[in-house]
Amino acid sequence: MQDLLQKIEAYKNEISSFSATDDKQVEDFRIKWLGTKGLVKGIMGEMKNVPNEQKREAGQILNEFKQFAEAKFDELKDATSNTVQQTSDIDLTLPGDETPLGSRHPISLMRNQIISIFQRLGFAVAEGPEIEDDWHNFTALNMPEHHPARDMQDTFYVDAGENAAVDWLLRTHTSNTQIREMKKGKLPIRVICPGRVYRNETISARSHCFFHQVEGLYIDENVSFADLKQTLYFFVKEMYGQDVRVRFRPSYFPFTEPSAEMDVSCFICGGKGCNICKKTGWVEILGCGMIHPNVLQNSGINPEKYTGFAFGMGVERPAMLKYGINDIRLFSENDVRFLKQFTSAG
Ligand code: 2NL
Repeated sequence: MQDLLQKIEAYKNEISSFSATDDKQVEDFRIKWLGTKGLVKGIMGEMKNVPNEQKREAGQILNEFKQFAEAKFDELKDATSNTVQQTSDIDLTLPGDETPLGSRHPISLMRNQIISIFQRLGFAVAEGPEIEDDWHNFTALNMPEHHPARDMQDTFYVDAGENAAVDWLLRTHTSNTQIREMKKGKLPIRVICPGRVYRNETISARSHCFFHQVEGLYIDENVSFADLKQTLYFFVKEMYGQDVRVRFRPSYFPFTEPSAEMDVSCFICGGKGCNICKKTGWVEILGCGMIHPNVLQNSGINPEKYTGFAFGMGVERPAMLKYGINDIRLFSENDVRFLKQFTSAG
């Protein structure tokens, strides 16, 4: 019994003088004293050596000791959880730093909106090279060697050296990507091709030497002009509202026959006549047509079996109308005061 009391006294001294600065030390304390193989359990086991007449007294002393160790453990726990806040430089009560969020470019917003409408109709998205050979940009599209659009004045040619086997250029439309899709030979094809294109034009508030297009292509057996019209009706109603009116005007493109241009009733004045629609009540938004049989043939598709429609639209002009931008050069100057105004999902 005397031994036991001495041991407890020594243990109490050890416990009293113990201090901890972190959670790990507190946990070590718990394991050493209060764990299943800890010293408190161990000393409890010595009860069996105490003579019967002293068991009651010893039991009380041991219980007290156990409570003493437990109280110390609680105290250590509280102390270390406080020290985290007291000794750290971090004030956890302060609000966090704002995460700077960029904004989407207005051209991207417009392009994504166009893409997502056609995706809902089952069109896939394809992208292709901006530096292209003249076959994919012109010849395949039924624009033979002396076609006026091939003129140096309209097209940027790339100097690929005197030994270059073909002429290289900056694509003048995204049709090159559609030709590449057609040549893959997997039919039917339903694809839209967004991207940047280049024309050799003087830069002004209204035109630039590079801009963006979205072209679309649908090829299968029995595709008709009625399919073209319904697809584009759906598109403009999603894009400009269910009340918008549409008209087709006959037109000419070398790569489609027949060809048309599509106007929508002016979404600024509703058709009454304003500066945007030049008092006509109509705004031209895209060109389209049935793919010329020569174009199908050139890309390895049998025009006797397959027909298709195609369309193309610019991205800059609708974006300028939608966001009230009066100078096309703003799109490529990357002035943050301009860019940060476009905060929107998409
Ligand atoms: C416009 C008119 C158009 C096409 C683009 C096309 C592509 C292939 C075959 C046939 Cl591979 N056509 N594209 C057709 C008609 C019009 O664009 O005003 N774009 C801004």
